[in-house]
Amino acid sequence: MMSVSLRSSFVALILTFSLFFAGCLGGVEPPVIDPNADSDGDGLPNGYELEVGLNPDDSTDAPTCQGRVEFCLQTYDNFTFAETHNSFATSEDGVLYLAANHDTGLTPQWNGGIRAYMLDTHHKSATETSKEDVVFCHGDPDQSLHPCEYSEVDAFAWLTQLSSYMNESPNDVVSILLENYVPIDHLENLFNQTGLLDRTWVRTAGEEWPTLGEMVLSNHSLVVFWDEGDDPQYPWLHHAWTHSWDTPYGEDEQDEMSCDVGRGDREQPVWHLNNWLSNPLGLSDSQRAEQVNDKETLLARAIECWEEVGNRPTFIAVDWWEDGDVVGVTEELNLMQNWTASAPE
Ligand SMILES: [Ca+2]
Ligand SMILES: [Ca+2]
Repeated sequence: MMSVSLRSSFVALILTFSLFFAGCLGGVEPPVIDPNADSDGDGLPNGYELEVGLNPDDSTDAPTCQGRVEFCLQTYDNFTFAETHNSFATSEDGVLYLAANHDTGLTPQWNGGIRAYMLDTHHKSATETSKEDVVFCHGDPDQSLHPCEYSEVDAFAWLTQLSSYMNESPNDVVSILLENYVPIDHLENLFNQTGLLDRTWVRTAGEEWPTLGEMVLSNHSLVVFWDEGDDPQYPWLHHAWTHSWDTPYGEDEQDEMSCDVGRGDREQPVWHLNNWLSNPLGLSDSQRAEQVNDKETLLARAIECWEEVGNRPTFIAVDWWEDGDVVGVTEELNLMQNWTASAPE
């Protein structure tokens, strides 16, 4: 028979051992971190910081996205970017006024806050068709006159400049929508040569869109869409009308503008609100740009469509971006949680 004292010592020893081994096997319990709390007060919840590899206890470890820390939490499809239609077709780029869509080129557009660009890739002419001959032009290649007869813009220089702006502002997310008339490998060469290919975000159809923070922190802050189908060999080229949709464009009258589907899959959360008019010659109407791009007018249209569609426009695309205030409209929208809210003063 074990004495009482000996038995107590034995129990104590067992307890000590079990506690000791429990400690060894289970490790020291880390302090519980509330994923919804913001321990360092930088505007990002702890859970998000851990998910994207930031330090939830260091307020200096917090990026800004599109100029604000909290925008990093927004998903790509829940943010609104100002977009220029035929971004390269500008008087500043030497494009004839009749064929132009804007007065000013990439630098003023970038500095003014445009972060989405619609670009048309063609070969220089019917005989200059190598991968080095890819340029931006606007027009129908089936017409007797090649579209680059009107004017051509150096696509390599243009995208290299964009790449350099993205290097200077790595926390901004940029999108490109291509209307393409060249072989797919010529596009890949163009994006590779200009340093943009490595920055592209790749999305498989049906996947959730990432937060702006994920895109910025992974250095894949460029989304490229094109008007042809998805190709598994070129996953960075997203078929625009599988991954997004747009409203009709180039209406004759302002009251014909709608929130209806022009092209693409209406079920997709990413969409373009197209907002430019055609003149009686079928060209981009500079005369009424001030009217349709007017801040109050365009904001009202965007909010109306946001409500009708059920989610905010991802892009608001305009011609003559210098007229009115498309960038101001997107800034207001991005401060709104939903279409019934008003932007904070
Ligand atoms: Ca935080
Ligand atoms: Ca932090």
